[in-house]
Amino acid sequence: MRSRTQVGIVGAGPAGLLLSHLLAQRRIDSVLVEVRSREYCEARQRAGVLEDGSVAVLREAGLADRLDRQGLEHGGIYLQFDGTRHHIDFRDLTGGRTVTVYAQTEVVKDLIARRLADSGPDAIQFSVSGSEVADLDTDMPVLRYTDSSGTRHEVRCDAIAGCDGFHGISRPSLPASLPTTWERGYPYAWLGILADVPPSTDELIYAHHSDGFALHSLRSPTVSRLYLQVDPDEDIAEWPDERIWGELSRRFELPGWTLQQGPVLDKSITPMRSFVCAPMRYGRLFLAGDAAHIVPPTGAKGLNLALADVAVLAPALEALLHGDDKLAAAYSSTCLDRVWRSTHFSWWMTTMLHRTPGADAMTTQLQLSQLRYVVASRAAATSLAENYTGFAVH
Ligand code: FAS
Ligand code: PHB
Repeated sequence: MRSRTQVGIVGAGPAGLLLSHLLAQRRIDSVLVEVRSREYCEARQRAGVLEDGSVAVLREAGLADRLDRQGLEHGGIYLQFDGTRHHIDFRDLTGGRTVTVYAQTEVVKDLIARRLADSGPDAIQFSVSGSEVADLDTDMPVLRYTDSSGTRHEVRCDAIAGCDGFHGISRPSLPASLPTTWERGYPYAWLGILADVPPSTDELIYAHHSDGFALHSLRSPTVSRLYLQVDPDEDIAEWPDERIWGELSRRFELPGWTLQQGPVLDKSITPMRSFVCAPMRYGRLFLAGDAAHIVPPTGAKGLNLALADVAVLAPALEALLHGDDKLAAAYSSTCLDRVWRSTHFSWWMTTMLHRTPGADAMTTQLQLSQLRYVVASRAAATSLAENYTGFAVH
């Protein structure tokens, strides 16, 4: 079946969903295809922290009603090491900036509900297969896919947005000689749990420990989200709830403080990598979000970068469709400034806080010295706070 749209979008994660909404607000038609089901996309446990800038983008787009009701504004985080816990006060250090704890699952639910309410059930093609993009170096690129009923579609577009994540088809569709990529793997992964238990802290705790890193985050006053560093090839079947809670309790141990435990609702292991692809545009194909870059989750940047990319892409596509290529030509460089700032910060937080398998005792002493400096120096703490709450590179 042949058809026509203005923008083809591959992937209904935060990037693709927000782009589809921002384009609709500009009266630009799009076809959004997603390989997974709606239920899968809405249940996929991922990020939890929104920068001020991301909250502003969602508010400006009229998407923040539930976020404003249920989001939890946090004015700082705790760094724990050497048996002590230190508060990093974002409001004091950045002149009032904060972050909001609101799960990516909720952002995705809000975006899907709004797209379907505004544009009907066909606004998002879930459970597609065989997505492919072609003719990218022409002004009529094509998006092909097979819908959930088995009908093959060929959609002629004015532009295509590759929002299909690290394992999608868009980045591989760039000419092999074009992209430069930078990649760094880490010799560890995160085991994450969602637990039906009130958080044992008011704000996130990032803990450096001789047995490995641990993070206490949260989702609501009754649901906690926690992570612990494990080996990259760890088998989740080797981690019954009791072992997870025991390990978390050890890594957060502090005199007079107890980690509340409860039923584990979801558990998964996430590998960690830093990855950047440049340019983020080829002809009429524009990459956004994880399709173009990946950061280790320690800096809470992945979701925020995805939203920031499409906040730049939407007006660029609007101008392009009206014959003005200036913003589209600058899309990649505009996004990559922020991407590299977030990539560095996520690497810095990750290497400062994680136990490096096989590292010598010197490495641990250097990490502890860095942590002591961050909590003792206003300048160093301000640098962390500026980056964590979202450093505006422009
Ligand atoms: P996404 O990966 O979210 O979305 C891409 C979409 O494209 C998916 O729905 C996928 O099904 C679809 N797709 C893929 N191939 C396709 C094809 N061929 N055709 C059609 N659709 C296709 N970030 C944080 O800030 N904090 C965290 O704690 C954190 N934890 C994470 C845990 C995991 C397991 C992963 C993978 C990532 C995590 N991230 C975290 C990063 C994550 O939040 C991403 O940055 C964010 O989802 C990026 O959004 P998108 O770019 O939209 O990509
Ligand atoms: C989360 O709540 O899922 C979360 C928070 C902060 C991070 C990573 C994940 O750095």
